[in-house]
Amino acid sequence: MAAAIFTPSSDRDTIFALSSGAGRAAVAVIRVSGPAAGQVLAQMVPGRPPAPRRAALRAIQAPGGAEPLDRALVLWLPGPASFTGEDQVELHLHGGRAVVAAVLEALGGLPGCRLAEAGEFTRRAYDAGKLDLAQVEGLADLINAETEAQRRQALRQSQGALSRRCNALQQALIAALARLEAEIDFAEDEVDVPARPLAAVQTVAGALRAEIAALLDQGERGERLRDGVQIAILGAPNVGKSSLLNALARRDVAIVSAQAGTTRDVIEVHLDLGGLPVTLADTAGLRDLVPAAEDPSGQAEVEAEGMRRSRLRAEDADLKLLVFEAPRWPAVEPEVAARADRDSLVVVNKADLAEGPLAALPSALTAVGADRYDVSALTGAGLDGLLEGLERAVEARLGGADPALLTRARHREALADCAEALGRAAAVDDAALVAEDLRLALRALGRVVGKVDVEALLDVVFREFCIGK
Ligand SMILES: Nc1nc2c(ncn2[C@@H]2O[C@H](COP(=O)(O)OP(=O)(O)OP(=O)(O)O)[C@@H](O)[C@H]2O)c(=O)[nH]1
Ligand SMILES: [Mg+2]
Repeated sequence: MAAAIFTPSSDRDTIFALSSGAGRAAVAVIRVSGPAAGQVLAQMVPGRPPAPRRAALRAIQAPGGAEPLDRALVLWLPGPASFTGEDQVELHLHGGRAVVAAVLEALGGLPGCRLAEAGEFTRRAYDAGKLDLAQVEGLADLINAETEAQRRQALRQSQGALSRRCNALQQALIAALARLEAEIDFAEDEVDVPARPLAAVQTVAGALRAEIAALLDQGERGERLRDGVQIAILGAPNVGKSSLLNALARRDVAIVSAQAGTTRDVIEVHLDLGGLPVTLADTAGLRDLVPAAEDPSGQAEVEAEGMRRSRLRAEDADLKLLVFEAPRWPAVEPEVAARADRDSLVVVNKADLAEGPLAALPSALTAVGADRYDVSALTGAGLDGLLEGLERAVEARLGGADPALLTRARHREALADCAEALGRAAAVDDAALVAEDLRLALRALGRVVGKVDVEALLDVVFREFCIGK
């Protein structure tokens, strides 16, 4: 992911970039967009130009070069019916590094052509009105999507699900505003209007507000699905937290040892739980420490810092796995028990060492919302059940029958502003004031799809892209 801040130098340059992944591959796609795209075709693809939007197999050569650089599929995509709205050329080359390097170098030598910056193709599509801001965000999410649920949400947004909803709300608001303004004009002309439409307009404002409130009720579900659900593994030292992380991730990520206080830093792994994205964090064990003064080695200080990080992580987590060990069960570390809440799952590890059935949940843990999972990170017993339980808990936090339309904090903020203005509009009894609030509501709505007040946002949004998109 490129992080360069995008500053358009000249919109009229013709830009080019490798749009497929870097490194050796079967096929590499180079895209060209801008007024000189036709020139690129004329100079680098000798022979009959391909028909628009039809793939043609052609030799590619450097301008004026005698030998071909490659033989490739060429697409000629004249604007405005292209992704960027400009004339575009796509070269589907053999994906060797030398081939790509030679073609990029040849392109860089053509007048008016330069390498694209991160997100610049999409920026041009946005400027040409091919996509609105919400769709651009959806596209960025689609490229970053790692799980099925993320892919579905991103595709929906890139295809305009949120935009359509906002546009419909906008149309309804504009109609209400037009009615009201007509009334204000009539009133000024002192024309007798029989049925004053203020009440009707306010009813509409109230209904739109309720519709937006329903959208806002989805909360941060959409954002969580983008970012992944954060799960923290918490417990006393040595109960097997790191072993559990490794077992759930099916990888040897964290160091495991019989020594208490092994893990100091927070260690994260990303998991795909049945299509749902999850970040699982292993943390330092929580316990009472020897005061630093009695520990000349300084180890206690390091461990104390590790514990501080564990506590922070516990506070930020959407879900917590509170891990205990069977040999000591039902004795629980008070510091761990203190973190038990409805977002916690109780895991009793080292079930392989249990002598007989385990006792019921101690009273210190009754606050937890879910069942207890008896597992052994060592033998793998009970892990499938734990994974299923986790998946259910994650689903409950992301799921819901209808997909979330709001996928970023900025969508929620703009809609909350809109709802607030509509609330005011429904409450006052003065046509001019109602009209002003409706205008503010429209403006807030426009921010979601990028019709108003978005200049400052654009750089942030387009920075999420890699070069070539
Ligand atoms: N018998 C048995 N031993 C286990 C199990 N899980 C972990 N252990 C052992 O318990 C010890 C501690 O394991 P860790 O995974 O390092 O424990 P931890 O909770 O991460 O410890 P700290 O990082 O020090 O807080 C190691 O010797 C593991 O091999 C288990 O399910 N059964
Ligand atoms: Mg550990």
